[in-house]
Amino acid sequence: MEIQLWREFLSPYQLAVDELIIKFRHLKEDFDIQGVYSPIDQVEGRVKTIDSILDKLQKKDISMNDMAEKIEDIAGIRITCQFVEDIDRVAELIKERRDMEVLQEKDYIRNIKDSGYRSYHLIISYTVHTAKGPRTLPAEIQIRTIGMNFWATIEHSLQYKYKGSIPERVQQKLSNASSAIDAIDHAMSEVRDEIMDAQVYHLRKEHTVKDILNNIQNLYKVANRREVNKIQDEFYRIYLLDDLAKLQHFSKQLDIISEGYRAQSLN
Ligand code: 0O2
Repeated sequence: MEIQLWREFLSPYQLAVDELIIKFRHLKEDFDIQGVYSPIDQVEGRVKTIDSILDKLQKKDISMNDMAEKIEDIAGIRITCQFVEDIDRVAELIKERRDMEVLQEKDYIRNIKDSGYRSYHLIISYTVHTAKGPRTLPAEIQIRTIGMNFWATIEHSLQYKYKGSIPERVQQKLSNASSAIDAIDHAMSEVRDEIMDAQVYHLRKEHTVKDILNNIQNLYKVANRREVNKIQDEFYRIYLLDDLAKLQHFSKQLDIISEGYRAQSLN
């Protein structure tokens, strides 16, 4: 196929990847804004390279004419999670969505691959709107922990280095490393609740401080400077107490003060 034709062929897949990345990153931000723990840590994606598509066609004995139908991971995104438990939660969130349909699930966490590969894959059907009209495409969503991703990235580059046949001694080491990462994932799960609490606390504090600073900045434009300086000093005093409830209370009071100035300026 000519390069221009490849470009045209891959263009809707690129659109699907771009949209999916935005949607899942936004979902993570939504959790953050609500001050709720997000099961999504990172989202990335790619369109499969022409090289890699050609390799797969050859490996699986698929003709070019069947490629759109038979290769389901031309568009792919990867969602990394902090904890193993988050993976099922993310899969549930995807299954609940109306803008994509899950066609297939591959659970390489409960059914670890011989290589030691662990990940949860969903093949979805997703519609993009192109210049030629709507196109429904398959896309692969890989969901895995940061640890699983670390292992898969290293193993993937070794597969390139050894052109798919990694020597037995290296394979054994990789398999041991996969088990070690599994143990770490489980050890981290044991402190999951505490880590989640700490992260949510930090997130809420960050949002509250941001709101307060925004309010103070705006007050400088409308209020008496001496009064704003006093508010600022009070903020520093409360901030040093490291007490979120007090900080939130202060933020609410500041909202009322700011609202008063806003009302005055409208009169
Ligand atoms: P790339 O370069 O990442 O795109 P199937 O017919 O379902 O058996 P398929 O389509 O290969 O065959 O599905 P599978 O096994 O679920 O693999 C899909 C993708 O998962 C792979 O794409 C890899 O990205 C990843 N993957 C699967 N097994 C392994 C593994 O042992 N190690 C690593 N590092 N990644 C793996 P591609 O096209 O193989 O590669």
